[in-house]
Amino acid sequence: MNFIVLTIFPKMFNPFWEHGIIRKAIEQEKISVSAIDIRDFATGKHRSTDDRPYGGGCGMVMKPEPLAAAIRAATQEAPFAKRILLTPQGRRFDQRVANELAALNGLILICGRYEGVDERICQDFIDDEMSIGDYILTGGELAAMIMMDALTRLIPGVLGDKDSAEKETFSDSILKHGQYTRPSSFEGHDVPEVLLSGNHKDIDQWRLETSLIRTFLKRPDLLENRALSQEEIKILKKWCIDIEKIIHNQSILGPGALPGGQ
Ligand code: 4FV
Repeated sequence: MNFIVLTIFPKMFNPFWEHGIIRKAIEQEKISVSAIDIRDFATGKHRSTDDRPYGGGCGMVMKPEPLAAAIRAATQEAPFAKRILLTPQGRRFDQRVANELAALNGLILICGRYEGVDERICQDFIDDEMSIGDYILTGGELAAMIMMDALTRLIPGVLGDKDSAEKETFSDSILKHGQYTRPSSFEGHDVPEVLLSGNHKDIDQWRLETSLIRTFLKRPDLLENRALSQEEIKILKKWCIDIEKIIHNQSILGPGALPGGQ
């Protein structure tokens, strides 16, 4: 995967590219990265990349000429790369989109600044608009880094053991189970027995149940629009029965018979 970022702050990317899994992926040539400074394509005494908005209003807008020239230069370097503008107006970036884009061989990531870019750039020089979330950043650079990070770890061979990307949160849009490492007891809190049992059938069952319950509690929306497996339906039904039993007991014993409650 070849990443080209277009930005007026190319140095922002160096620390990101010089650390951790991203650095290793670059060294292993699993990805290639480069930053193009949009200001290099600006003309005039001040080489400005922004100007006042037509029709008035606050803030500045990124000028079309330097951006268009920079995008053309990047496209010359990577003719088949998809040109993506990072903007709150874009489609939402998530794990499903990350899997989609990780299959491509090149991306040109255009990082806006100020109030945004001239609309004519969106019309004629952009293949897709992507948003990392419904909030306003000072620039698209951090959003570009987030996309590069999420995509790079999906590239085969980048993450240590191949299936670590498969069995993770959102891999099948369910939250990951709790994870533990040594020591088995920490400040009075012990690791769940089943994880020390070596019985992988029970461990997988425990992991599935804890994934389901925390998804149900923290992100029920993920369960609502997701096809449940037979195993998952069986677990959810067992919970319903357990909950029914509790409610039933309440009705038998009547209010006040049990501690707690109102
Ligand atoms: C953004 C987002 C974002 C908007 C104006 C840059 C800023 C400034 N990009 N997801 N949310 N961009 O807020 O991707 O130009």
